[in-house]
Amino acid sequence: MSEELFEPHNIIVTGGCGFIGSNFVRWVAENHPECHVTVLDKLTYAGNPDNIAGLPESQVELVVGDVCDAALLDRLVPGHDAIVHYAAESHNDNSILDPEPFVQTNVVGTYRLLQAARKHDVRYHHISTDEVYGDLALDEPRRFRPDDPYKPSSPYSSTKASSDLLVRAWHRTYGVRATISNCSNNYGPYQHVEKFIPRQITSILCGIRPKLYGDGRNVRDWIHTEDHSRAVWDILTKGHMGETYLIGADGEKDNIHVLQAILERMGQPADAFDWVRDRPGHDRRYAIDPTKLETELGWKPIHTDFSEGLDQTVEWYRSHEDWWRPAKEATEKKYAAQGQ
Ligand code: NAD
Ligand code: TDX
Repeated sequence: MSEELFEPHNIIVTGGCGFIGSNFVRWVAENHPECHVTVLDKLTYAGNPDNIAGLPESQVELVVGDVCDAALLDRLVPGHDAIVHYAAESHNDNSILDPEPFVQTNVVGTYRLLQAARKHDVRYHHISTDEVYGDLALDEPRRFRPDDPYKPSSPYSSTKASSDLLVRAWHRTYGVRATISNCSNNYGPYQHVEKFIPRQITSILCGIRPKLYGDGRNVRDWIHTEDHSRAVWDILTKGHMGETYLIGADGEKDNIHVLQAILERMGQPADAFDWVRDRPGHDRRYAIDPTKLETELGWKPIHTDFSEGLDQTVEWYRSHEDWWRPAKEATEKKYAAQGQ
């Protein structure tokens, strides 16, 4: 399985104006100034060019466009040495309301990128989620491992699982130089206010009571987005072709614990939230076994103190109201219409 180190000089990052993609672009700009980044982003409701504002123009270029646009990919991909594919419709609740854009962007978009990678012989790294493996029981000692069977629950996770399978097939059949990573729940700056942690922080800042689904005992395995970026770079440069790597940082916590940690930090009583109806098909627990990534590629998380990471995240939302305020009202209106 020995492969040469890959040294990227000119990469395309799809979805680089979203939460995790923009954190990766800023991390590359800071840590690998020798690598040029072309961000390809459609700027949906979740994409914001401000997320990559201020980066050197000589290093980071934004192309506004759709990953489903084959003609655009045909013009854009030649001359680049890798595609790192973050772009997706990413929110489970939205996928339950309207799955159509999920099938389009997540499945068809991945297909188009794989065809472009194949045609122009470009290295391809696929960003995916632990949700493709379904969920675990609260008391199960097992954690997800790369070869576990796929068992997605939601329209979102089923489209991500579909896209992963396309990548595996394009590697095996056409020899596309591809890798896949499946990461657990990210937190950190620039996350859209529809997601759990930013929703609760910004609600408290607006005087709205946070909302907890179901019984609040669902477990998510939290990782700081910078650790995700470092892992993706390691896989892109040192990963073995055709392999799947799971990214996680031993961050299992149940939702009520995370919400109460936020309430406490923000000077609120522990019961200052509302119970709301559960998400249909709500996955109970995710947990990643990152052994392969740690032993094969030497990756280790550096943000191992969740409490400190949460402090920094609360502080980031406190001091970036201009960034999140424009999306807050419409997001809460949509949730209210769903009884959430
Ligand atoms: P996000 O919703 O914050 O950002 C998605 C970005 O993709 C936006 O900038 C959006 O404009 C862009 N985009 C959407 N459709 C597009 C299209 N058709 N063409 C071009 N650009 C398009 O998402 P995120 O939370 O940053 O997630 C990024 C990736 O990481 C996704 O693939 C997601 O499945 C995966 N992931 C997310 C998490 C998490 O905790 N958020 C965990 C594991 C994996
Ligand atoms: O208001 C809320 N109250 C609540 O209890 C919201 C928005 C969520 N929740 C619960 C649902 C989940 O158990 O919090 C947990 C986290 O919810 P989300 O932030 O919607 O994340 P999740 O559904 O776990 O999916 C996330 O992690 C995996 C990302 O959105 C996906 O893109 C990624 O693949």
